[in-house]
Amino acid sequence: MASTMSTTTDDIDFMKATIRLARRNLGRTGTNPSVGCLIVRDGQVVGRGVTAPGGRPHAEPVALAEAGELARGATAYVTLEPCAHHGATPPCARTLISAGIARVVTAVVDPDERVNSKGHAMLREAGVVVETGLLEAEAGHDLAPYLVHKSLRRSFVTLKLAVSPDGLLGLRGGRQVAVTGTEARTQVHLMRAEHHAILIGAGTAIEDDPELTCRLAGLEDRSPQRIVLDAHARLHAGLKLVTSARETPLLVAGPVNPALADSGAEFLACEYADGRVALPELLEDLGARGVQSVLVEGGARVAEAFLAAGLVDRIALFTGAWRVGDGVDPARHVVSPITAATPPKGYGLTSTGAFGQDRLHIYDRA
Ligand code: AOF
Ligand code: ZN
Repeated sequence: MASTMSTTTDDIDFMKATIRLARRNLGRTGTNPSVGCLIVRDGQVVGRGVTAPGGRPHAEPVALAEAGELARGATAYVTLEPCAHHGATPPCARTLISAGIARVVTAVVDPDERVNSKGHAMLREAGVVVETGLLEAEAGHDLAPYLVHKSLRRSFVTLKLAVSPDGLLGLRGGRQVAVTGTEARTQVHLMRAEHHAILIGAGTAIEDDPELTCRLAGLEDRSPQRIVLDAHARLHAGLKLVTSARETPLLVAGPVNPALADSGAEFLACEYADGRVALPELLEDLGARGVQSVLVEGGARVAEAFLAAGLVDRIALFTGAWRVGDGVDPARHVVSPITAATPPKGYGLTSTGAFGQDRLHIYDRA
């Protein structure tokens, strides 16, 4: 939807700030989206709110509480349409009206059937000026996991790939090679914190023995659950993923594996196709468990399987600075299905970034 016309450059700046605020709780609000709300009066921010961890309270009452009486006659910027339904608390649209907000500027309509433009209507009926669709694409980028989970009833999938300039994800056998540097790896840890789950295949789990936690200072408690595709019960008790399963949940998609008894790992019964976990059904099951977003981190076969099934919503493509395949038997090359020179069909570039010497390209389904 195009933005309504009575918005100003100030509105754009305040909405940008609201979008940044909403990012704070990405991945922490359960099946609720992380929404931002700013209350602005005479050009001054007088209240800030973001959906609380777990999903409640919503952003608007938090921002209104900070603004207090200053909310009367003020403008509220909200990244998502204020809700119109009674949950544990009254509808946010009603709370904004009661606080005396004069104008509400929003980015994205809430597709939740209990809201779905009813929040905007409630505000307008009470005489509040409502502008919608401001920076809808930008806010929608962060809300995409919520929007996909709501509409398709499956988890949103981000595929993360780290590719060397010679187009490789790594080398088979022998020691693991680093494709990207420290800064890019830090960014990956942040991406982990912003997703509900991280997923890899059993092959990668066994070969690389990764921990798959978020180890950023201050965000250590933001490690999402780890999911391993293990159709043939190959995981063993010595793996870091398994020994840490009591601290950070491990969900094994595959048959119950007696080798992991008493480890704390949980098993998810799956459907299979050609001896591999059936991905569409898996994502539906995860969606039903409230897993809004999954970061797929490896390896190449898992990446290809998600791409082939048309189940990748977003691609985070890191490109490293050094070639890793020179002088190595090509049989050991793990070739990436995608590189920055061969971008994925059906996807559009939505942003780029630089992390040390490495580059990040984000592609979203067009
Ligand atoms: C808002 N502000 O900050 C958020 C909203 O289970 P409940 O009652 O919390 O409702 C969940 C729904 O609330 C969710 O599906 C979405 O429609 C809306 N989320 N709404 O006004 C917020 N997080
Ligand atoms: Zn609400």
